[in-house]
Amino acid sequence: MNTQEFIALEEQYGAHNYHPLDVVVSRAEGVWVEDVDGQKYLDCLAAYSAVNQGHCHPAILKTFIEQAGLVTLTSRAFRNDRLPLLYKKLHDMTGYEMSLPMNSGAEAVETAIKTARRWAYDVKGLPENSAEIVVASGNFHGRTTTIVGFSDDPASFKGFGPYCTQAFPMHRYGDLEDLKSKITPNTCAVMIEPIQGEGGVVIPPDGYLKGVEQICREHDILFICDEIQSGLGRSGKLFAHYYENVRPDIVIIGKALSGGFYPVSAILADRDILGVIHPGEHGSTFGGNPLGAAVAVRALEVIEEEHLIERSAELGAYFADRLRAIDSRHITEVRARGLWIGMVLGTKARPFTEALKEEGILCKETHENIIRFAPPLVITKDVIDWALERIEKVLTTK
Ligand code: IF1
Repeated sequence: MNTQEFIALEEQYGAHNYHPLDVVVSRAEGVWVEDVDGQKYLDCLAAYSAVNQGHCHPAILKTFIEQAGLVTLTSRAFRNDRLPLLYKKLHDMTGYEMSLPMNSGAEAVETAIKTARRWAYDVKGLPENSAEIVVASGNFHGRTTTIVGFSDDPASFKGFGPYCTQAFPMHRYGDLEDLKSKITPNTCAVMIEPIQGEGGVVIPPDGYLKGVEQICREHDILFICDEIQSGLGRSGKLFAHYYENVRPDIVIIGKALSGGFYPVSAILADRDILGVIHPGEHGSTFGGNPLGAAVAVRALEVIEEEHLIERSAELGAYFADRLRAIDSRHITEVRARGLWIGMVLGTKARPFTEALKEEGILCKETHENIIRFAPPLVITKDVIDWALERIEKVLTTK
């Protein structure tokens, strides 16, 4: 079957919940993907940062295959010999005393919400069913009904109500005064992304994260950081909140935690917080299964062994500087932290992402006028130079 035939099948029988570029990927390796017609492309999206380690990373693949031949799923009704090693690895890498594994990012966000609420009632002493979690404008935390209920993007929330908005007051992202005005005696947590991905790599003003932390300490409320997309090296540090030397009470991770092999997510926190969850109160059939745990340990090791965080910082700075030097009437701003770059255009981005596809570069527009470049962190300078030539061509000839 060729590209057009696959697209026709998908359009006829699949729900249309995405608007993908018309490229049908059938294999991938490192930073490259290949379509069913044998065309090769540079992947500048990295599966929304789930393949920071590169596609089909050989070391993670080896672990994946070996573990799949031993035991993949036991259910948490029994213990397995892989999950304890993931707990230990997460502790060693991040310093948090405990973690709780789930599968998708949205589930981990739900887990953080449940943990914060339980902490509010059991530790902080709020009246049952009163806890509020302050969120940010422009947030993206996933697609479950609770989560879309506190999104301000109509594409995410419209038509999926009723919502529980009084439980999730919203402040203007980056505005500490506005955040203070949203804190009430019932507030139990503030939940933010340290950099907003869906918002188009929106970096908050300097001092914002520090200010959020301070406000949380002053009011005895939890600081929750969603690092699902920003974490594990994407921003040029292990976590994007390291840029302001803060220590959130709960960190949410996913995506690159498994190098793209398998959905694995988790929340990290210390014992005084995660200890509020007792047997039978939360869980998931697949959460913490041996296959996911083994893959996650190996995926984290690869980040360290291949110095992907340092690569992200160095190559990201280089990539962004070179993009800023492009003399194009369309570019209004280039925002970057590590290999996570948002190029803001003064016009619609889709025609440019379509043109980049023709040049062999796959990337995705966000918010109509922003192009995101977020390649796997294993990309090399030579490949970045190859991409820059083509990006410059597309942005200066159209
Ligand atoms: C879609 C964006 C990326 C996330 C943060 C939680 C989740 C995500 C900060 C939920 C997920 C995704 C999912 C994908 C598009 C996407 C995305 F454009 F919306 F922002 F990555 F760039 N917190 N992000 O970014 O994780 O449940 O999906 O595992 O839903 O269309 P999930």
